[in-house]
Amino acid sequence: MSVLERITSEDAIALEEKYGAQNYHPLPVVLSRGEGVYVWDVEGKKYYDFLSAYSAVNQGHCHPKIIGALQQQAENLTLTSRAFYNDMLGKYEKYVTEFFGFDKVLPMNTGAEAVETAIKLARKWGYEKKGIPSNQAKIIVCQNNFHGRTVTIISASNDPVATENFGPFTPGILSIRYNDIEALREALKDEHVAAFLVEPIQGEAGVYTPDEHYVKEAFELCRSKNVLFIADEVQTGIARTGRLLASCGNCSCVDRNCSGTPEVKPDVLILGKAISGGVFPVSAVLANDAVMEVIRPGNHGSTFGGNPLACAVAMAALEVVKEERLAENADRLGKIFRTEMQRLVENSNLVRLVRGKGLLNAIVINDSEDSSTAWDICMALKENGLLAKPTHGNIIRFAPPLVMTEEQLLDCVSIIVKTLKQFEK
Ligand code: IF1
Repeated sequence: MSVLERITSEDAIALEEKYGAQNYHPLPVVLSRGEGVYVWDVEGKKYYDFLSAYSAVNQGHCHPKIIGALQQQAENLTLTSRAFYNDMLGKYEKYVTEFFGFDKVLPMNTGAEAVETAIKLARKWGYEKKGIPSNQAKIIVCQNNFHGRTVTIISASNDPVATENFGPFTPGILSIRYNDIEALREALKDEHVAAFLVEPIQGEAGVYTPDEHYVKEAFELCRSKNVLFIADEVQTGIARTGRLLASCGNCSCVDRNCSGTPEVKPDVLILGKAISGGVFPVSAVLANDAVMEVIRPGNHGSTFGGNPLACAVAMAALEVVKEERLAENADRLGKIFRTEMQRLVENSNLVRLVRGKGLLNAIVINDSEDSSTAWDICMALKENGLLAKPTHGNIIRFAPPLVMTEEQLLDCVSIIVKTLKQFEK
């Protein structure tokens, strides 16, 4: 079969079942085209994408500016490795560090690689700058976190499905309750703590938005104890939550009257997913010189990290965020979405609550965690032309591309309301 030959959904699924590791349980839809907020399946049915590839296509599918940058660079130079310089990396490093307000960037490819990089950076900083005794450095994480799938990262996880039979695990990782400042205060009494790694909103856990001042207070506590505050913004970053960064910081946010917390400036910022608009694997670890200078030649890297194609795509993707004011759009449409969903909560016995920030939202279905209701609702949404997927159990995440218009959003709201009515008891 030629790769360009058209294929039916049934055949495509059968091929994956026969030849692919079964490490996912996808919704039974086979996509073949994406444009903006829409995707089409192989039979030509059109859907609103309400997952955005887990917030990687914030700029919309196949954004012409990003695809153009990919095509143009691909015709010139795709990869040199870091054995040599190239004419794109320095330009990108300048662009991305100024974009987010940091001195330095360490370019990687996937979010997990960037998280691993941040952990290595924090440990090395702990030994060489904070004076933690050799091999005693500790990293604090939060329960119900999601930071990726490598062995060290799942060593920080309390999700049995992600950890069972993958041991032994990496030592030196302490887990505390999320959104619990006293738990962090207690953990920071340990002078061997190098860093606190946290998601400003816990995405996979079910879009858990912490108390309003949690991030700021956690940041200040870390500062007072000479502990690095590492913000994992792989999912919440790049305008998804209505600001350029959910942890905010003094980013070069276009919306100067942003109601964010500009005083929160992570010591280490982890980005991935939409930093490339979902067009190419790109991730980044940003920090100021006082932290990043512990990294010396030979300490860290990767074959594709900072490749010219990634640089071209990421610069175009970030330009789109600014030019199309995606943070402001996400903030405005997110408020409309939650208002409409709250109306549903008040008139429904099916939806327990809605929560989120910007266009990273979720509804909690009034059913047991192990019920299939959330899945069944997503299957019905699919039939009605909208793609979404449950996170854990009875929680459905709603995260459309940030280029959505108000008219499209309200159309999606009507699809969601109509579909949920089918499940009202
Ligand atoms: C899967 C979840 C979302 C992330 C945060 C690091 C990473 C992710 C906050 C690692 C990745 C992806 C991974 C993907 C599904 C998706 C996901 F359900 F797994 F948890 F979005 F919520 N930090 N999240 O969300 O980045 O290595 O994947 O590039 O593994 O199933 P990655």
